[in-house]
Amino acid sequence: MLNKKLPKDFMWGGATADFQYEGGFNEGGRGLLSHDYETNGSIEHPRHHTMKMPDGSLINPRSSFIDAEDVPDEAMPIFIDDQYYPSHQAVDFFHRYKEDIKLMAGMGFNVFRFSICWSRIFPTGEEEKPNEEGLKFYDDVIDELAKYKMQPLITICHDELPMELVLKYNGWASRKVIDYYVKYAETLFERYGDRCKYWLTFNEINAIRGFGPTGVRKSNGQDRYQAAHNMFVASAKAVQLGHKMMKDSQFGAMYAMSEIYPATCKPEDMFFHLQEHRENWYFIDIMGRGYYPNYAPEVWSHHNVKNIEMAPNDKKDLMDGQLDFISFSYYRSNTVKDGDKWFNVGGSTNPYLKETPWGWPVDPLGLRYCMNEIYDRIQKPIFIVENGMGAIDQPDDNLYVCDDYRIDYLKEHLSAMADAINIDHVPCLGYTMWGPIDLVSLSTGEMKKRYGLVYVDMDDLGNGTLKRVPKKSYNWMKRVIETNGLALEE
Ligand code: BGP
Repeated sequence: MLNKKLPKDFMWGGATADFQYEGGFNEGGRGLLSHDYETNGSIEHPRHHTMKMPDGSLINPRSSFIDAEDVPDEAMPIFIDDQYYPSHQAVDFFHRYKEDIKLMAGMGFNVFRFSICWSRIFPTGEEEKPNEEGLKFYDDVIDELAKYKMQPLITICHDELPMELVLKYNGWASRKVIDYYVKYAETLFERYGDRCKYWLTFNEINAIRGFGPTGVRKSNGQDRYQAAHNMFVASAKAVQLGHKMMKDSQFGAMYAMSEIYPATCKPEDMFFHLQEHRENWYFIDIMGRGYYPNYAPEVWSHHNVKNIEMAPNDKKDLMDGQLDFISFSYYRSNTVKDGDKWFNVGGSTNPYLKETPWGWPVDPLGLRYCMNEIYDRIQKPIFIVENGMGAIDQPDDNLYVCDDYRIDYLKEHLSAMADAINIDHVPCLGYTMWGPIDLVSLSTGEMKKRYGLVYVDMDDLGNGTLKRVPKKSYNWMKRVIETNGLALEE
């Protein structure tokens, strides 16, 4: 049996995002986010924003982040009475953070990754002064974590923008948003810097190549890749500032790492796979190594990008504001073949892998593979900041869930991670599983796609008591953490 015990300072924890977890969308002076206008959905019925045209007619652009489909400049988002908007209540961490943190601490978590809601701090994004009530909320969260010796891992921006910045500036397509982001980040460093060492500048930034999250109204590659450049610069400026303001601070950004396999060893499939892979490396290379790679023009050509506008100091900023570690989410792998569309997730099936009810292939070895791949290439420590399995739970009358399938998934993935660390010697700072307490799904807005080790009594339309009940996997995870991985061998 290979040793699964992890290094003694390994960080164990969970990860969440404000608009999927926090709720309290109109409390404490919080402004609106683009996510607040997003309806719930399912695999069959994609989420959308309801938008009103000047003549009063309504349109429903399909959207995860407002930019998944072209939206006319005149369209304004509105709320419709008979629609359900999951971010408004989410699962109410806003009012239940003490109970939730206690539950997480009960498993032995020593780190909690959460995102700060930008519009809770700057309601429109443009205020001179931050919203004190918003700052105080996260003070309370961080202080509560400290009671249990859990450290915060803060995502500064998880796929979101204050709605005003989307409407007024076309989101990240405008360089103006860089300044607002840097001011927002500086406010967080000033306030929480004494209690937070690990920071993520953006969540899943490489998702820009497919569906988000830039807040631009047109889904064309030109706007998207310009927005990405502006986000790279914003991240690099925040990293430089953070390093100055907080002596020991460490910065990552977060990548959606679905390991990509070629469907066959046919040279054309192999070459397509190389190119598809570079579409992801583009983001990691620029932020992790500090410069645009040689293959950037090839990537731009896939997305009809004519020209990326850069300011004179941008190159220096990218170099000086490199990330300290590489963090990523890992849920699944993907298989591609020559002729597939770029970013054709799920385009080719992998006959060797089983899938979740949402069609996500389950591939633990893919996690070990990509940990190695990232470290081989970037040579900076890595941090797995999301992983887990969205499943349909069947609670009994006491709301207890016997989730052996989740235990199996986590056991296999954690074992693969331990092998990458112990056998391949990949330096890995920690592991924060996705959604330790059930929360709302990002892609479908459902509640029934659950990741948690703690069940939350709430349905897809927000009905339920919101009571929290530990599942079977809760005690299993507690034991894994207590033994620092050794229990994975049982
Ligand atoms: C990542 C996001 C998370 C999250 C997770 C699971 O892409 O960073 O916000 O929700 O995926 O995805 P889903 O909720 O769609 O199952």
